Amino acid sequence: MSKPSVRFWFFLPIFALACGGSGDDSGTDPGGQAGGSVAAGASSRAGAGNVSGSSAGGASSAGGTGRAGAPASAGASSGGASSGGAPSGGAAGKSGGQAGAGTAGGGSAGATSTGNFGPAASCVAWPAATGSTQKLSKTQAVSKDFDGKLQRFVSDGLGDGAQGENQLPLFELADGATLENVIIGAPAADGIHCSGTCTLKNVWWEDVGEDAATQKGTSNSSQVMTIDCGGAKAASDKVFQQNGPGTMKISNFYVSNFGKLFRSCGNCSKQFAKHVVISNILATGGKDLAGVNENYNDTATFSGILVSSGTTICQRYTGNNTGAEPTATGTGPDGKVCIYKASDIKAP
Ligand code: ADA
Ligand code: CA
Ligand code: CA
Repeated sequence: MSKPSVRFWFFLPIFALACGGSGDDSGTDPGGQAGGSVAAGASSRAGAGNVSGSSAGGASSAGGTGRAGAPASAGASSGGASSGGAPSGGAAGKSGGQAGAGTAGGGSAGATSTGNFGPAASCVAWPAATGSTQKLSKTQAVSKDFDGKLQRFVSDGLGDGAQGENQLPLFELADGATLENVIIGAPAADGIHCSGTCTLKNVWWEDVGEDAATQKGTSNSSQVMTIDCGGAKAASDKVFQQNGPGTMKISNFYVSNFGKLFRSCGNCSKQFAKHVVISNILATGGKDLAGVNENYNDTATFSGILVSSGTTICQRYTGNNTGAEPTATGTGPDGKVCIYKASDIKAP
């Protein structure tokens, strides 16, 4: 989206509505315990909540939690310096639910942390962009490797980054390609498309467009799209979309203010069993982590999840190939489609 500020105010009521409409999003937040978690996190402040980050022992989550949802402005990517202010939109948008968010975890999160939650400390959140913004008026094809050197890339005519379908991607990765060290700014159009096995490493979306990245894939059910180290903010709806068969792996990822972190296409004309493995992420101000179609034997597996309260971990649907809006069927671990244990999930 092109105007974050306008967009934020615009989506506020919609977001609130969406959350209100879903039973799973009901805020069970106790609220009001914010103080409890503040203590631990040197870097935590405001918004989504008082990331406690007191995972003393854990290299992997110590940094991760501390840097939670650092705002774009926090260009400082050095250690805990990037004041983990929750992205304004997300936190505020969820108002009720989110207000108490930090809290849910508050005391207990810190107390039970073992260090395997949230992004690895080596994945430093929200790197500052280098050089000048690169305006892409044509999709950049990536046949093998593309290193963006942490420059910021935006759409220049590929799409406005709003919710209209059929926008063009900024990058299109061939089967076997890797994209790394890229910051995608607004407008982000249709983000990144991948046509098979591909890897996105150290890729950051400052303001997600129609969606952030899509596995279009082939009919090869063994293809894997890997997203490792990165982050995405302000996704009106989806962040990662999988349309082809195979597996998407999302790890060491910071996501804030979003609809769904992952969605297995619910109504594509060709449907497949799709699989997602989500590990070591920090998610604040979201509606759902994963949306999967149980009638097509999708699976979603979670571990090391730090997520603020009010977010549904796994939403099941009956998908279709007619283009109709899929029906939601259930949520929560079922050992078959939605695979996780309570101990895989923790409040930040
Ligand atoms: C929606 C839409 C799909 C597809 C997808 C995408 O899920 O219903 O048909 O366009 O978005 O790839 O963005
Ligand atoms: Ca879409
Ligand atoms: Ca799309």
